[in-house]
Amino acid sequence: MPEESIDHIDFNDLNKRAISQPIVNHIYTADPSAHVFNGKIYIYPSHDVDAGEAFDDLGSHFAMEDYHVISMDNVDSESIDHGVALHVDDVAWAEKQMWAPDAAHKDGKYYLYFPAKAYDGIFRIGVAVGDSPTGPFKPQPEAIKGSFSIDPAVFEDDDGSYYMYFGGLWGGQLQRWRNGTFNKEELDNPTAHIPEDNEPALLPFVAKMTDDLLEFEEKPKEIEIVDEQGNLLLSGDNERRFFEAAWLHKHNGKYYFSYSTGDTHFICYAVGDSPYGPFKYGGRILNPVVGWTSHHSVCKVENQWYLFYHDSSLSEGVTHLRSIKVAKITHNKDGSIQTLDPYKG
Ligand code: FUB
Repeated sequence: MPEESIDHIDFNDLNKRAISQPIVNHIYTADPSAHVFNGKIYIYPSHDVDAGEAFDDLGSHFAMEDYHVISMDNVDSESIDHGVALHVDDVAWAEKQMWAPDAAHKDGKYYLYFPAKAYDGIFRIGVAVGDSPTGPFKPQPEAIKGSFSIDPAVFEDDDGSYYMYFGGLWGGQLQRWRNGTFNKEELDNPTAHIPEDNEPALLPFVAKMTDDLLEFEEKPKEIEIVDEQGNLLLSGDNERRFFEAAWLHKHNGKYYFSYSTGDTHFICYAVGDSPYGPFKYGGRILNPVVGWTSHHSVCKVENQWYLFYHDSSLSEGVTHLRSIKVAKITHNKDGSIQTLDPYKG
């Protein structure tokens, strides 16, 4: 929900109408990546703090420093905060801005994937490894080779292959990589290098992971998101084009790529037959929440699909102080997903 409308919100009323309440309220959390590992829910969120940074369209006010892992026995049970699982000070290559993370599990090891700004001001994606889903996680000394931009999401396919999806516009810097190297021109301008409205929109990336889950096995490839006619969505199609918050889930043999539209605040999805796409635009999963950002994951818990998402209702609209939430979602028989309105409950 755009910031300018926050002044008019009655938060008591909004919280009554909300379809769910914050999963934790002793800290601010966002960007929840949820997984079921060994029969239990583990959520890997960003840990929001107010570091006093000025608001800007590069997201400088999202100045997070560490990650906490949250666990739950089921979506209605008490949530447990397992404390600091990784701190930026322990990551040799990272300077600041520990943004939306994700995690994966393989052969008894747990992998925390995270974007952070390196000392040269460029976002990279790192990985840290632990013996427990709740950490602590030991970071690799370098970022993943060939990684760039933000919002990693790691999907395990039925054949045991793992893929990382990533990318984010504006502060997430995806638009600076259009020619394969980081474009330093107009560094303070979040919309520099974005294609014209009538050009194809910027696309997120996918890369298969190596067997040890520490590196990319291949050069990241762009993921095509197309309309009903098979044409790439256009850059000016702000209500449907990809902005950030990539996620992949598989339902009835189809691959669902979901993402945030950023400046129009929707969580949308597109459907394909391969983890590499192309993905055909399918519709909206979540209408705008309070706060500028919207970021989610889709996770099956005991045969029911859930949307883990966030909003800024607990902080009464402070866009960088968010809270993670969860709500049921429904896939229709034709494969479409029913749209949730976060405040109609
Ligand atoms: O939490 C920081 C950034 O805000 C994330 O990386 C984006 O997806 C947005 O939620």
